[in-house]
Amino acid sequence: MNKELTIIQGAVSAKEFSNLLKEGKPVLLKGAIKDWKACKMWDLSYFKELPNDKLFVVKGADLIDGETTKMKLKEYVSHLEKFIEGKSGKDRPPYLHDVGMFNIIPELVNDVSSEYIKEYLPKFYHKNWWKYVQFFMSVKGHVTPLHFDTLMTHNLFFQVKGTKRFTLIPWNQKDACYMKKWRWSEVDPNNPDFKRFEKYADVAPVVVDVEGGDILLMPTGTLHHVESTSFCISFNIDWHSKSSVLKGMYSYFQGAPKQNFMYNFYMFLAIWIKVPEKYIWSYYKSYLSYIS
Ligand SMILES: O=C(O)CCC(=O)C(=O)O
Ligand SMILES: [Fe+2]
Repeated sequence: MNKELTIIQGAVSAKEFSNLLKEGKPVLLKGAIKDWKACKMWDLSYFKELPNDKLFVVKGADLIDGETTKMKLKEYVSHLEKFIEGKSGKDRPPYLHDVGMFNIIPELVNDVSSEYIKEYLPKFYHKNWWKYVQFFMSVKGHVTPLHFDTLMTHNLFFQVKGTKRFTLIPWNQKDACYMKKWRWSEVDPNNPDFKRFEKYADVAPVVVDVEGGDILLMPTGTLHHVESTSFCISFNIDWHSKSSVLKGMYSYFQGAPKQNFMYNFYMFLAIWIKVPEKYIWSYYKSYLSYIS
């Protein structure tokens, strides 16, 4: 067993999950969601045929500072199909990245079971967990550079289709990762430039392939670099526990942007003071597009 990553076959109970979370290490639950309707049915043609004409924001090669474009889901899927069939040369299509998909197409929630979500997440999330989902659709070669999730949330990552290679680095090694703009690392873990980033030589990343049907838990502050090694559909829930929300608020004093304090404060009210979601959500909406 890798000492920085716990790998478990299948799902775990709520109690086991909470013990694992306390250990503060990433956890891979192999095949935990393989029986979900989504894992069986979601593919390009499924999304192409959804009756939906809304515009989706997609991101170009530079996820951090680059341009975004808006397109209909059908149009986006056609770009992916063309790329997969080798008809668009080397030009990789944009990345559908961090999209609040279940807010846009709520019917998709029927393909997903809320079982683990309800067992693993604090009560605050149980009713409307799907509002907090961020969705990803990608092809081989799409990469999210090394970063941690901005609000210091835990991340429950559901890999529905395809394989993503995660490079994981614990929070306590972030100072050797040459951070910029609060959450992004300058290092490319696939090809680290040790001349420029000397301290990175001391970092011990864990590389793990997360396959369709798996859940990956990344505890608060885990740095991650994510590379699609095939066509992929995934989604995550960035969520707070009682301790991570305090860490999130404290991060303001470690250099996090001012907005982060505000969003984390709303979550503090929700998780600690039990302010009902209806009072939080309207302030919280922009968080979905803010976080990345
Ligand atoms: O899947 C990806 O490309 C990025 C995932 C990620 O950064 C996240 O879930 O926070
Ligand atoms: Fe992330």
